[in-house]
Amino acid sequence: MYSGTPVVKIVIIGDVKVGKSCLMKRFVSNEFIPAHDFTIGVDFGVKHLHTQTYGEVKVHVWDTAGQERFRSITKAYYRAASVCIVVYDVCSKSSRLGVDGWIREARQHLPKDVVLAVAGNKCDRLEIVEAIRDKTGETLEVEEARCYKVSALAGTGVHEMFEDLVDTVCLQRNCGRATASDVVSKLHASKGSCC
Ligand SMILES: Nc1nc2c(ncn2[C@@H]2O[C@H](COP(=O)(O)OP(=O)(O)O)[C@@H](O)[C@H]2O)c(=O)[nH]1
Ligand SMILES: [Mg+2]
Repeated sequence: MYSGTPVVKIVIIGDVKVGKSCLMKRFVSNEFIPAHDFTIGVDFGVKHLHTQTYGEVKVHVWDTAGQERFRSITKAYYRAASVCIVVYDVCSKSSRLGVDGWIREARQHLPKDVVLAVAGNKCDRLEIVEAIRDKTGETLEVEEARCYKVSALAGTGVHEMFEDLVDTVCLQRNCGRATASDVVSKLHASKGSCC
């Protein structure tokens, strides 16, 4: 039966092995499973969140589960998504350089008002990055996207990121015609920078 609970669909994209599946698991069931079954398709998780604007919200998180290897993510994957998280690995320069391409892909498939986020995962390893004097660990700044540093392994920043993004969507829906970037600016003004 239709419960009437608002739904927020979040899609996760990014290079292979950056930790997309681990981030979904950490958010949905608060666990870290280091190795995943790379079956081709879509993995899916649901979590209920309490928001200030809408009360209870059902969050649907979609994980590419292998499609990203072949850059063959289907239109259905993106359909009706309110949030898109582009994940990179803070220890992998190539995954960081790949972010632009994933953002282009997201913009091609998603409406203008989608809430776009860039998440640097594996920040538990930042000390290693700094020790080898690699610059990969620097915060990536992307225009019109919210940037986060997270660790699926340690759990750092993961729930905060998802909650922040869901709140942004709820606020955006409440504001009616306001665009995602207007809402992001408002949130930035009230909370300071997210990075
Ligand atoms: N150190 C560290 N390793 C992680 C983290 N998240 C994922 N991993 C590891 O990175 C690898 C790829 O993770 P996975 O979620 O399967 O990546 P996906 O291909 O993007 O879905 C696995 O070996 C995970 O154990 C993290 O936050 N920190
Ligand atoms: Mg995966």
